[in-house]
Amino acid sequence: MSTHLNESQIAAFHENGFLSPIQLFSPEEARQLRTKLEAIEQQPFDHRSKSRFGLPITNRWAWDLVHDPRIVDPVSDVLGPNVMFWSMDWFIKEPGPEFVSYHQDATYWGLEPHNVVTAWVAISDALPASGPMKFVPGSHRGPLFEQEDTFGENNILSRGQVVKTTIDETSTIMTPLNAGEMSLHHVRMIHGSDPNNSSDRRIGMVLRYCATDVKQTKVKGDRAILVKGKDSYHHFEHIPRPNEDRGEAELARAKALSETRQRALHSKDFEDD
Ligand SMILES: O=C(O)CCC(=O)C(=O)O
Repeated sequence: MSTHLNESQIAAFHENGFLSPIQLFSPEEARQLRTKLEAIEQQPFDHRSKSRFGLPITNRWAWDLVHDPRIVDPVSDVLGPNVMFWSMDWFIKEPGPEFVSYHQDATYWGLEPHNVVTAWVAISDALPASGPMKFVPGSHRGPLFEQEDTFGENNILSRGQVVKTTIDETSTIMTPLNAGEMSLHHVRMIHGSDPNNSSDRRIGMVLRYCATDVKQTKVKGDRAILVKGKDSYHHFEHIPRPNEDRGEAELARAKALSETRQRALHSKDFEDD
């Protein structure tokens, strides 16, 4: 079975800035991923938060996962033939009031040009009651808005960032996903999500990919993994496949990258040069 998008799906992505749903994992595969994640969550907080984000650098199964053609082929259908994996985030909303304010990722990641796409993979059901993603269709073709850091209570974004514009709720599209499905969205897309009013956790495994012409403009030393095609730009240092799971070199690499990313994401101004 082809793992590629068809022409109308590709056209819809470029028109709307997102595409959803895309069938990815079987329910059993999604359940196994959830088991892996929840085993990591049993570890002490410091260790857990560090390990979750660096998994593709430290664990072979996660390295292989971010190369899975079922994810990478649709991503390359919208980004082009040469694709880098840039980061893995987890957006986990426990039942309760946590939400994600409307924001645009392109404003603060430092990645340019904006040939960057997120694959948001549902590891548990993200149905209307659990606060799935909401998009403002076509907003990737509009301006990049300034964002206010609200540090709002229950906002799970690190700074509670909110776009400084009025969002007409009636124009937004909610994209519910069953466990094992994914959506794609453009880095300029205005998006957010409501609280989780279901009785289960809403677990999003969030994989960010970019074309090889993309550059980190905020800090030096950013790294990424070439997952498809070839890289003739060399804007990122390439991260190799782990030789062993959670080996010393692998953990050191993940720590160094985490420090670089903290500097990039939390600085508003360009730090280097
Ligand atoms: O999971 C959510 O509700 C928000 C995710 C998000 O902001 C993102 O993937 O960039």
